[in-house]
Amino acid sequence: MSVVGIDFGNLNSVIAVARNRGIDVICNEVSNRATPSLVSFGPKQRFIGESAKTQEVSNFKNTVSSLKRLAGRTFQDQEVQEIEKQYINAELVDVHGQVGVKVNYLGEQQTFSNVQLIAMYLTKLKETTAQELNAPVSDCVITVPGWFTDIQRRAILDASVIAGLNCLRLVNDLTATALGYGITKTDLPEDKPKNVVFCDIGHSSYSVSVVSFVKGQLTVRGTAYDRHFGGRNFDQVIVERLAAEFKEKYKIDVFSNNKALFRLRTAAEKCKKVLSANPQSPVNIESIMDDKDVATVVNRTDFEEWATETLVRVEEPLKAALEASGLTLEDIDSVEVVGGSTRVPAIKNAISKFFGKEVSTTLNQDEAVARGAALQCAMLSPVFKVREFRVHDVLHYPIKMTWAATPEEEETEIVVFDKNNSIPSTKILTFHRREAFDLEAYYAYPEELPVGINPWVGRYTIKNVEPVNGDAAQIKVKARLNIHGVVSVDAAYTVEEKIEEVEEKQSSPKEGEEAKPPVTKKVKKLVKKADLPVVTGTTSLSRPVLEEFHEKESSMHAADKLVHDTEEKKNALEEYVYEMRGKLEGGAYSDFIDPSIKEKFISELNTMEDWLYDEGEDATKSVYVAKLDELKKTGTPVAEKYRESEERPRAARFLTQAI
Ligand code: ATP
Ligand code: K
Ligand code: MG
Repeated sequence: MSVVGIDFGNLNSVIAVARNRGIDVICNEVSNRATPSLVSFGPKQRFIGESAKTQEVSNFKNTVSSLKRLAGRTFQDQEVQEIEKQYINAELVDVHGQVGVKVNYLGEQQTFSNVQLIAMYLTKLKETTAQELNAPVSDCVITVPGWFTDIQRRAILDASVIAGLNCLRLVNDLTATALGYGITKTDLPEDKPKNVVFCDIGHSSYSVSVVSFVKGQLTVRGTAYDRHFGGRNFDQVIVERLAAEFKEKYKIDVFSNNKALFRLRTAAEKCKKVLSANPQSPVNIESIMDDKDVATVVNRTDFEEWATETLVRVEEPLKAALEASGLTLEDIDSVEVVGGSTRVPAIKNAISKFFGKEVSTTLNQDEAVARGAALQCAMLSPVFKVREFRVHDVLHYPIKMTWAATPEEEETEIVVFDKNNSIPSTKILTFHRREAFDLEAYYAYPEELPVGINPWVGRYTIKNVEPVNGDAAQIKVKARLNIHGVVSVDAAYTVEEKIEEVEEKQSSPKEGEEAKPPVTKKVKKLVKKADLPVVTGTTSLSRPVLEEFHEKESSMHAADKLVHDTEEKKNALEEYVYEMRGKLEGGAYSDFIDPSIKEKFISELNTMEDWLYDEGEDATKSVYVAKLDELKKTGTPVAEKYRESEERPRAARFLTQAI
């Protein structure tokens, strides 16, 4: 059984696994330690991760990025329309009330929801991991931003089910990071906690978490976020400036041409990265549009000036997280930064300035989140024994339960899980009812949520409720904020009062005293009477839909694999033709084949080459395999004869030496 942590990033994702030696980050098929978070659709197959990146420009409209930003969103969502859309090249559409894409796949227009797209991507990550480990993969921990709401978390969980993954926990990314930090520290204090601020600035989002560590445990004290702050905002600053410059200089409007805009965005990102380590960076884009090449140079000082308004936003989440934690600047022992964008010197300086101390990079900026997730997976999996380390994470948005008023109860709602409530946790609610009733969970303050996110979380119908001797039954409902940060109602039951006789505690007899006879007293006790069925409605996909999507994903995956294998067999045939012909025509094999057969074989090889470029261009896997086998009937004996003749002298040498 494998133990896997996935940092599902908006730009790229990192996979870490627990092995006996420790935590390792996995390399993908082109030996990269991070995999682009992209899904691309072609006429014959899908391309996911690296292969999607390779054709992002050529297969522009059919390549989908920003998968993470789309999780759990609707098409009408204001943030999707006003923000995400401008970063996504594929056409966004409504797919059964969810945002999805319309793409050209297998020669026809097809639509896929965000959950399906994320599932495709997770399937790819699963395959990469399985290939590296040489073992099937199922158990995993996936990271999400702490600001992800119930519906977004459920979207990721659904996607993992469709991908055939068993997600043991959705963990907040900075909590995973803090875990990775804390568990390796051997010098954590016993009592007075060590307070560390973690900042993650990635591609699209910015998270801050204030965490207290004592020996063997961490407690998240306060969190804050800027959900729309990351590297892409800084790319955008450069894009806007350069677009204006090019308009003036070259008379082109990059914003009128999506492909040109995309290429400028790519160049801007590269320029930004160069500026992290150099005072200036050239920008050259050949034939960006209207057959025009553009060229300029950006200075770091220019970039920082252009980005002034964006840079001021670094401070707010730091302030808010510190405030939420109840700590002061003096209480903070160190500040750890992760995420690609904390490499921008001006960002790092702004963080450092706020805290009045140098920021530390104890952790690997790109891999800390995934490593922490793998550790969390190891802790939850039976496969590994991990040093005891307790993680107290907290909820970001308060959640309430509501119900219809009854004559007995005026109250119709209560905040069940407040801000900074522990994750996971259970709350027991008490009701007096004569008949079945509904509870509904909502986010208590919709205005705090990401714009466009429905505050509704779930409906729970408590059934089989009946009066007891004409009175309302007393009912306990077990509400849970589960390990994923998702709300559920796990159980409901009726209780009744029972009078019980209990022995009263007495002081034990002194020496020489006789033991007193036991005294009993009657006490009222609430005991569980009967379980009540709970019917739950949430934003998760239903079982049958999940199964249908899983089957669909499996068959698309199998089809991709077939295309890939077919391509491999075709290449093998092609290579064989070239290699054999080369060796026959004056090469190594020419003396080991009867001249009459040789001519015939070469012409057979030539025919095969013609076929490959003609009707054999697009044959099936079994045809390529059969053709190669056919050639080998003649070719293998020749190769064998050659090998024998090569080995004979070597063997002879060995024999004479041995005697
Ligand atoms: P998110 O956390 O928002 O989901 P992510 O995890 O994919 O996204 P990261 O991999 O942490 O994001 O960071 C990617 C961002 O970091 C990109 O915007 C990239 O341009 C930026 N980045 C990477 N290296 C550098 C660098 N040397 N200088 C400046 N920015 C960089
Ligand atoms: K990442
Ligand atoms: Mg990230």
